[in-house]
Amino acid sequence: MIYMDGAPDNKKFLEDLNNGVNKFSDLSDGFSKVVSISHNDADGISCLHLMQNLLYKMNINYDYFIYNRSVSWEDYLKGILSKRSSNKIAFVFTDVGSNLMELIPIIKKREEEFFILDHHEVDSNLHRDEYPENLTFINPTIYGFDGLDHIAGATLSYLFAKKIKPQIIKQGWLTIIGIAGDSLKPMNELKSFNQEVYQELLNENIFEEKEGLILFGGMHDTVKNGLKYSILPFIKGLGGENEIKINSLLDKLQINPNKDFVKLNEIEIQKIQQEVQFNSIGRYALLHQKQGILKFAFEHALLLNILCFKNISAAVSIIQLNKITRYANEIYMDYVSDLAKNLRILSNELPRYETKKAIFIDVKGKIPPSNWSDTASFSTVNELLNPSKILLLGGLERKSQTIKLSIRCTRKYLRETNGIGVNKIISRIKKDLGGTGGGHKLAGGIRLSKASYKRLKENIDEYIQNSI
Ligand SMILES: [Mn+2]
Repeated sequence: MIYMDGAPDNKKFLEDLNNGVNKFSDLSDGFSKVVSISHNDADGISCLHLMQNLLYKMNINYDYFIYNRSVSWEDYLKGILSKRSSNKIAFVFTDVGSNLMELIPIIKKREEEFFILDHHEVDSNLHRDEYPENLTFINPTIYGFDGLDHIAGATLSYLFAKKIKPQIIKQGWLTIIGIAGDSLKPMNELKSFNQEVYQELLNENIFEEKEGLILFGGMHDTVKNGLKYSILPFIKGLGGENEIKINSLLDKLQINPNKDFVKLNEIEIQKIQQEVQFNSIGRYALLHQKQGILKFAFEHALLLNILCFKNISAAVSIIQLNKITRYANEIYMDYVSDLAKNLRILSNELPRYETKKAIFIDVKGKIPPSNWSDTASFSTVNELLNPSKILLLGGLERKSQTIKLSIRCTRKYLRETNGIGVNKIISRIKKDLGGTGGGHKLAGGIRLSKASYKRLKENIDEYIQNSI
């Protein structure tokens, strides 16, 4: 059942969670190995490490894989599932696995136990009774929780793991990274389970919290770089601009451009806010054990998101380090400077194809493919384009000769459509035009053939209209 309106059903979700925990614990003695499959983003990597910590504490052998949605589940699992089915092996999917239309037919044929802990919206309206016996599906969105606002993948994994091994609380900083990476919000704006878990971990002193001016993306840096590289909020007129422009403003305000951003005093913060007309005082999380950029939960999560595209093994390993490597630092700096520049370009000069309900932006050749997803996300989060329209940003991917699109809408859009967002539109498109993809209400992606893309452009308003 899907609860469109009203309060989420807390009790039912917790029942599912408890049943899942009990089943996993009961069966765990019989597992010779647990294979963990997680999503290729900061939240997914955080989930992966939470699960690995749990399995280590339970003395269970484990293996892991990362899923990036570039192939269907069938093709992906073909490479992972062994020829012979075995009930001694369990699979735990975290932050992925709600494509039940694809997964259930596969799981049905297998003897392994499958546990899916996901917060993405489910693409099937099969009743629970129709799930195969060897599938345990825990997903708070089916009880009306919002996968972005209320509960991150890492929050769900944490709740699950902590019920089995309470000591997992010490690894709660992983959850903070997952929350920061998925919520894209100052920490004082968290809700529901995200907020509860955040508060619990803060009370346990698992991380530190500070209040101040929020310039996510550049908070670990100097004042001038903070303003230049901030992507949340993106500051029009300063973001992605050249240093001379930023320095001359700071000179005028009599602020040392090379001062650490977090050392700005109240008067200096006021001066900046008045000058650039933005108000973003809020709370942010700092990780005790880490240094430099890795100390800042948001920037740490962003780094993981970047590395997931550039070098997945670096992403998996850096979350365990306390100090950033030179290699990763270079990648981060290149990335945020490009992203800030892309946001500047996107808000000013890119050609677009606009319909009543949608904006298509072909960014092929203008923005590198690894930046598409985040340019799309941050342009909608910052409302750089018409917030009442769906953004479809992307282009031809040379390797696959398919069109890869990042699809986004704003929270304002969701309020106008009573919560019918991107994932529903993607389901509607897939039904008619094929392709692979999925996502949340606010964000998702799809790959289409060139022919399908052409039809999509012609009929987009209809697809959006009928995406219920
Ligand atoms: Mn997630």
